[in-house]
Amino acid sequence: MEIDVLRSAYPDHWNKAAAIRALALDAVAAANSGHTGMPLGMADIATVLFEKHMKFDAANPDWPNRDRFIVSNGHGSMLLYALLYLTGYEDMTLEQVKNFRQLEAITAGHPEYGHAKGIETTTGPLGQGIATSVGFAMAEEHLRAVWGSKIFDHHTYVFAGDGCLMEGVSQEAIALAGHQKLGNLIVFFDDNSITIDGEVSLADSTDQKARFAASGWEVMGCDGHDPVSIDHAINAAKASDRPTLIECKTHIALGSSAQDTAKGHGALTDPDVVQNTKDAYGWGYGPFEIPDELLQEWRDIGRKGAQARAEWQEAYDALSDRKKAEFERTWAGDAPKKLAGTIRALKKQITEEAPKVATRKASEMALEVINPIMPETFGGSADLTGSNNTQTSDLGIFSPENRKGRYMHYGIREHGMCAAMSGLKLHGGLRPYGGTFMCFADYARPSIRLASLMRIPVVYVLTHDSIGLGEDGPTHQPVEHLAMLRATPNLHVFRPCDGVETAEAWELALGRMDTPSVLALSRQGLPTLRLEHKQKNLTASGAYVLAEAEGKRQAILMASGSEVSLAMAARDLLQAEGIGTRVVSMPCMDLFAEQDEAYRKRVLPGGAVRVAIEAAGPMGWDRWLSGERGRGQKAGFIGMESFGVSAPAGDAYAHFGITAEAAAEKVKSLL
Ligand SMILES: Cc1ncc(C[n+]2csc(CCOP(=O)(O)OP(=O)(O)O)c2C)c(N)n1
Repeated sequence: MEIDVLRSAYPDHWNKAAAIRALALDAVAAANSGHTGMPLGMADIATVLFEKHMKFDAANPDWPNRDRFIVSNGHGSMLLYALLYLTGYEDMTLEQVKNFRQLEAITAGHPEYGHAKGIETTTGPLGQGIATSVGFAMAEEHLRAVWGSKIFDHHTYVFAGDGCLMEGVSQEAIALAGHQKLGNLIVFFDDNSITIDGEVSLADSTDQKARFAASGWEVMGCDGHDPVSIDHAINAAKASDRPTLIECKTHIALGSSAQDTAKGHGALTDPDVVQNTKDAYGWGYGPFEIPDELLQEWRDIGRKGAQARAEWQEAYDALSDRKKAEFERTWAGDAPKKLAGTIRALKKQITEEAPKVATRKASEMALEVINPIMPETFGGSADLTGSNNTQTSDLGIFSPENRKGRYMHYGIREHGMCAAMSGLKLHGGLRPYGGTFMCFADYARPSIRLASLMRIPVVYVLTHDSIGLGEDGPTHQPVEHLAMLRATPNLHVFRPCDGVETAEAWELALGRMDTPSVLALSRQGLPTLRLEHKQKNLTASGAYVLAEAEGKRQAILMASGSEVSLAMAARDLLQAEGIGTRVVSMPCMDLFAEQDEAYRKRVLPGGAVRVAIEAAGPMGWDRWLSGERGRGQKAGFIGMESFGVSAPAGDAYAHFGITAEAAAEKVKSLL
């Protein structure tokens, strides 16, 4: 429909949508950067969605049963900020909108989780929002089954553009959502035929509707500017028991001279263009000015969910005290008090029995005692369940037939899995973990990175963490992955050396609230090295003295994971020659770096020769070898300088010279 026709046919709607458009025009112009086109193109859909369908209460933005709104095409962030301001979210003041994209403003270039209520997840890397939304929808299905539909019964609405749908992760997400019949998930495809380089037809000719339908979705279309057409589509989507794609025909940068062109994608900042566009809308107000009456109409929309929220509160209050306490604990993300005692008991048992097990197996042993006391854990694997040891006996499989199941077969979709795990956590009430081979962290990296940026405590169970996996060879043997993961801010990488450290790592990963964790676990069996039971979680310090030097301390051997036992064997060789050798186990460099200097100095005093052993590339070890009172000439590294090799694990270690003998020789050459 033409603008003039729309304006005269639906004046009330038009003005509300124009308020979003005007704010986007003004904020992008003021910042002299940003993306005007998407907010101008999707304002009508957003207006109908928020006015007629979204269940939310702007005064109670944390209401657990609110509908979730995810802007996957995050470059259109001004659309979200305008909505939050107009509907009256306290955080989103007009001042913040005016400071769009400026230092310390909550109105960042792309929506950032934690900056303001109503921003459900960080988006910007295209495809992440739609993939994360699958986790939100799964969480709602699962929690509805657990808590009942009076407590959880809501939708997840997603805005996505051509970019999101072109990204590969969208296929993983779509397939997962379709297979799982996530009927509470509704995606609005901003079908404007434009990306940055020009027409979509330059690079893509996919029949998107057919693609979604092939994965089990309900598909429909609407005129993305006609409020009646949009409303009909949303009603139909809500009635479906399958996830729904609404293909919305829209005009990017509607009403501007850049409409329907790639120029309209980015920042429209020319004052004449901005003014002419406002004129086309019949918008006669100054920059950032929303007339009172119109603002009140929007504020009423922000309040319309108050009744539903109050009814929800009544239903919640009627729960037993025990259930309420459980809800509050899991919603806050707190581990149960029992966790510490449970882990201690497991540690004691492992210390006494001293099994030789792979740390992936030790991880399963930990999960076997954790999952029964933490009903909020939600496990899974990208088709490597038997290898990742992520499934325990009590979980049940999450499926359309069993929404109470707490274990997800994600299929061979590492990226989709990790994005969904973020959604499960961001929704609230759940603690997701998921497994794959460590090497395939590459396939999941964009989601791991965003989870780290958001500081959400999800747990990546990455098994087969070195050449120690053996015969599968270099395609499967991670070499650079530890460095990549350790280099990621806010991500804690645990590489435990035995069953005791593995249990401690799980306790930390589930206990701490503000970072995701990687558990880097071995395929091969490892001896128990912690043979004396300690109540204290030693892994919490990141590194600690596992074995003290006998006699004068001349060398310090450092290692993580499977190489700690090599360090212990090297120590035996050196001590036999009278060379006093300390072994430092370093399961988590990040946590060690966070310790105060006095502790770090106690673990790594100056003077001694230092050798680190890790079956991976050396990047990341410099600080502990040459820094922190160490000296470059007195430090060495035993590890990998190339890709791995297809061979039995023992042969691979010998081939690369990662042995106790080599470590002992290295020490002697440096003395
Ligand atoms: C993973 C990723 N690759 C590239 C970009 C850069 N980028 C931002 S928007 C965009 C084009 C998106 O086109 P579309 O989704 O159609 O958005 P519209 O032009 O309709 O606003 C690109 C390539 C990005 N944000 N994320």
